[in-house]
Amino acid sequence: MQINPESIDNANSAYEKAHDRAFSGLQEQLEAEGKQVHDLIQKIQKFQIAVPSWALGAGGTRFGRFKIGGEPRNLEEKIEDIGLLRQLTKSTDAVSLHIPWDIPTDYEGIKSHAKSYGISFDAVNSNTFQDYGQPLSYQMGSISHADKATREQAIVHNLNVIEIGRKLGSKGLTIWLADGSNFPGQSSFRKSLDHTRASLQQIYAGMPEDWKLLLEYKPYEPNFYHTVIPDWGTSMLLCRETGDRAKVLVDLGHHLPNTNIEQIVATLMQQNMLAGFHFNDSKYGDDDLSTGSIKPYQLFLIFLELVAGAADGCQTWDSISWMIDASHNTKDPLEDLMQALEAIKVAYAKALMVDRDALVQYQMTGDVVMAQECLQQAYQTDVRPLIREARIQAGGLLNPLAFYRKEKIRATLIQKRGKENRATGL
Ligand code: PSV
Ligand code: MN
Repeated sequence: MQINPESIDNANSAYEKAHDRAFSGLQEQLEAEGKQVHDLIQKIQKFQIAVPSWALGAGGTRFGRFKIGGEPRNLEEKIEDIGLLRQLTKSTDAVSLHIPWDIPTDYEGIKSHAKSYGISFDAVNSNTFQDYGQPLSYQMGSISHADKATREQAIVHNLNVIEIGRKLGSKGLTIWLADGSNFPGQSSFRKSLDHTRASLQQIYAGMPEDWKLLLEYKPYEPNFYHTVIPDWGTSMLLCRETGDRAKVLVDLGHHLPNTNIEQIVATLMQQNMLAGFHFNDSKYGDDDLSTGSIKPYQLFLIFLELVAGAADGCQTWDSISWMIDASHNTKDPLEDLMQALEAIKVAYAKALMVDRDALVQYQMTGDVVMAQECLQQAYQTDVRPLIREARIQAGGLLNPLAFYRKEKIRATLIQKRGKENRATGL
């Protein structure tokens, strides 16, 4: 579904006066603080976040899923939905495929289809956490499995995923390993780690030289006693033993409650070991709630470490991959993704507001109160007019969500695709 640019202009003009007032007020304030508004707009426009191919269908939990209707029936329609998001928000330009949920059949066809929507192929994700008809089961693990033949099968799967990604122009392989154990004694900590290391080295050797390996960690679930890669330290250890282009992927939901994620991000950046992000939010565990819906201040602090780490030359901004990995649960997935993209950009823009020179001074002099004020000054700034301005200038909607509702886009998708279909994914 493509939106006519004229209707975008018309929708935007309805808000013109109110937006101009809000934006010029903010612009004046930022200029008085010595900030380059033009540069800020460019940074915000440039920042694009990939959408996974499994995020476009109805969400839910392992207890069930409620239909929303109009779900994409195939990969082409998933790409169309991301293309629509791109047109509305100007904040996403890539899709991340999960294999085998979304294996293309016609590579050239899908590439040109994606290109026509301005969408490219982000990192590809392997899946050894489910059985889908392969000869050996992953019930007791995959690349860490005690049985060599099962490990080999999982390695071959990853190599196949690399091949699929290579044909699409992807530049990375994301591995999330569900391997672990549910009960003490079920598996050997050391052996499963050793097997994982050896398997990762073989997978890495099969990657093209301009690719990176993004290695996720997760403390628990689906295994509840031990997970082979439970934390950033284990992931970094394995990456270091695998190769220079293997780096740690931070999924915000993959931490025990109250973990200081911003500190993890700072450390990984300092070590040039941060591969990228899976954005979501959580109240209790890996809840996969919409990014920014629960802990927006934490998201801001994470972005502050990213902005500062990049400015201090630890790691370049462009070397980091960005993706949403959430479950919209009972929401319309497209609406949820619009909210998430907005929340991510808000956190980023607020981090750009921080007077980092002043902050360094407060840290040097031990002025705790002013350090906190410095962060609050940025965090409390309403940056939304700046984000809207960036979006309008890029040809997007001032208010994408209002447009989506007013134009009854979900109803149109239901009409076109039907009520009953179910997109592939979890
Ligand atoms: C696992 O919890 C995870 O975060 C991995 O990235 C998966 O690939 C994704 O969720 C989708 O299930
Ligand atoms: Mn993830």
